Amino acid sequence: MKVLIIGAAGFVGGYLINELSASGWEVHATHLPHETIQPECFRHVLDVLDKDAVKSLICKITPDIIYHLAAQSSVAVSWKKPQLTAEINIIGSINVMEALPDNTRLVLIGSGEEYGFILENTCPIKETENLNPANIYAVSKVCAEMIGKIYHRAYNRDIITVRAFNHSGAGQAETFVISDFCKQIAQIEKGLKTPEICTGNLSAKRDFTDVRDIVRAYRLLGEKGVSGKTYNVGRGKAVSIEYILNTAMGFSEIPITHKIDPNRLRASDIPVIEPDVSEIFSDTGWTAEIPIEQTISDTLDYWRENLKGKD
Ligand code: A2R
Repeated sequence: MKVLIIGAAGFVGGYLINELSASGWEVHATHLPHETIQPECFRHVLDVLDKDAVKSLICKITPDIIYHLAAQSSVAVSWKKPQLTAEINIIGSINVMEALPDNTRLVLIGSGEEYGFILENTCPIKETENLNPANIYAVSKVCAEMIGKIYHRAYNRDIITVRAFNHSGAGQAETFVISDFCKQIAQIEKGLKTPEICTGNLSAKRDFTDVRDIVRAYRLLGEKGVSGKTYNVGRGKAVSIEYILNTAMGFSEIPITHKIDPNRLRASDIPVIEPDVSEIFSDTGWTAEIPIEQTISDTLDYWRENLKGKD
């Protein structure tokens, strides 16, 4: 199996390269000129906004499967740079779909953010639930997904769309909650910070999955997913941010307290977000296996090893 991962220099890309290489696949991966890709693979420089370059790379490689990860993936940045977010996430995806050969499968990675404002009684959320996106990042992902459906229906393209819920692990940016807490604990253990973790809303419940499970789901969807379908990818069991905090603090080498930082509270926080994951299970047999406690412990170890003096 020959595979092309577009946008592989980010958090998920490295894990996906390792997962697919371990299955014996020939892995080609793209990055922007200023980025690097660590794991072993065939590397290519590509900006998804350069539609001619996208087409010529896909023609040259002729992959069996393309995973499209390239994105402006930050909700916060999407408020500040809406045009850029729409361009990369929508036009970039169209460039890939326009270049998609008849017999190549495209796995288009979207987000659980697409559901947006969710009533508690709609959890666990099924793929058929209405989308009510609440930010520009989410809208851009809904758009890309809907355009993917059109290329599937109108041009018979082999496209699978994914709504990935919160995923975490070693190497993730500290703008995500597990990485944020673990980095603060590592800083405290090293004496770089007072023994107090700053948090936002602790009662919100979110569905966390280890990134290694997520990329295994992507591999299985590439192999066994049904063309034209959309899949939720997540654990299917939300836990409170308070549980994440207490678990992380439990791994600390020294006693730590916590305080709510008003700057970390969000204007409108949805109380519970939890996906129904029966579709992916019935089509691929995938279910999350790595306990969240393991993810937290591994992320803390990552920060213990990777804190720079200036952090
Ligand atoms: O923004 P950068 O410099 O970190 O680069 C990101 C890259 N990227 C692009 N690649 C090609 N052409 C572009 N015009 C372009 N703009 C940005 O895509 C980054 O290296 C990669 C996306 O990786 P992350 O931001 O780390 O996202 P992550 O966590 O790997 O998520 C993968 C996918 C994304 O589509 C998310 O929206 C979705 O999973 O949840």
